[in-house]
Amino acid sequence: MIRDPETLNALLDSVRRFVQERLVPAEQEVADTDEIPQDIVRAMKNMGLFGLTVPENYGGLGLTMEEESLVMFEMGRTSPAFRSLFGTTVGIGSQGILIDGTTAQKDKYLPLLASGDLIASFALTEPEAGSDAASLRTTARLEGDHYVVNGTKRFITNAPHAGLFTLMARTDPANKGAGGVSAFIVERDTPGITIGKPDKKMGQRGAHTADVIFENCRVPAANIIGGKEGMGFKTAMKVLEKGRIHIAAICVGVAERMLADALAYAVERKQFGQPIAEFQLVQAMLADSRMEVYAARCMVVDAARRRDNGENVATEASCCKLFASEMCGRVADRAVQIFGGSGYVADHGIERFYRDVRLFRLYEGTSQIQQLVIARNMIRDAAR
Ligand code: COS
Repeated sequence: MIRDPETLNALLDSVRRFVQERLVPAEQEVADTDEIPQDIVRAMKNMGLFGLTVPENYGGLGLTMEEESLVMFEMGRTSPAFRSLFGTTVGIGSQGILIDGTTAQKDKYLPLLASGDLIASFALTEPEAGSDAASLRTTARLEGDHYVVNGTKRFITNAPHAGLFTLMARTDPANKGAGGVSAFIVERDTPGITIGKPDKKMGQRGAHTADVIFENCRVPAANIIGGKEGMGFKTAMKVLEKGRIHIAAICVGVAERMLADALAYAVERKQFGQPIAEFQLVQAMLADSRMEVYAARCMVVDAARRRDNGENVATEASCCKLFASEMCGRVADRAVQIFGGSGYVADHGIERFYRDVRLFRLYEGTSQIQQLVIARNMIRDAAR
């Protein structure tokens, strides 16, 4: 749903210019230093990027899913690490509060998230609980008016920068499944939280993940999201469902960028006396990529519109994430192929994208989990 095309187009224009003028020129520096320069972080805050999805009455831009997707198409046209810095705050880190939080929780935290003063992370994955998220072992035991949290969360994006965690922990030890899990808002400076060393990753330098260790960490009972035990897994699933459309949109943007770079190279690079773009086998790679990017873009817009219309999009969100992330991997592979030997060396940045986009098929649910969600929903629908 697009509410006001004029305002949205102004936002898209400014994001497009920001990406081209500020972010693209800084890509190599971020890859070399593993840090996003502070002036870029400040500019992101000033542009309101941390508050894209937070409602306007809490100081954000309150974008609809369709509007958010269009912004992510633009943001995708540079290193994914830039998106990652504010992506957990506008996405999985804050959406639990937004979707299921109480009024008091929204009033307290959303304005701080919207301004970028508080970075939010989503703490679900554990050393022993990845795809099987419902088997998580972190415990939250009620003691008076606090929950005492113990456990370790793994691969938590933005953990080193987070001021707030949306934490999933087991409040009912007798219930080993999804129903025993509750979601909490945990402030970083609560005693008993240790952040591990940042992980050494294959790509996305500048985006940081780490373990988060909770040892007898006392979280106020008032911080249980929605004020009710046992709802945390469902909150996490709702958050991930939206996150999957967001990630799919980013995949489209990055694929468009890689394809634009590959096309520019193919038009300019000469072999056998002519630009390699004139060769039909290269054209096939360009055309297949164009077709797939277009298909993914249409899927994302359709799923986003349906979500904005209040439809249940669990299946469509997984279809988008599955297709767009796999498509992005294929486009990255073809882009390296078109660049040839130059695609394998670091000079053109295409090998960096190749490594960066590998993550899309893993986080917020692997491709195999998306297949499982889609098929299960089909079977359930058929049984109705
Ligand atoms: N919206 C609302 N509720 C949902 C939902 C959604 N999208 N998806 C599931 N639920 C509900 C179910 O309806 C069910 O509720 P009831 O018990 O009342 O029926 C409950 O949540 C449990 O769902 P389910 O039985 O499907 O859970 P499973 O443990 O079988 O597994 C999968 C579900 C595998 C799909 C889930 O664990 C998953 O998505 N895993 C991947 C986790 C992930 O993405 N990790 C990335 C971490 S963040 S980078």
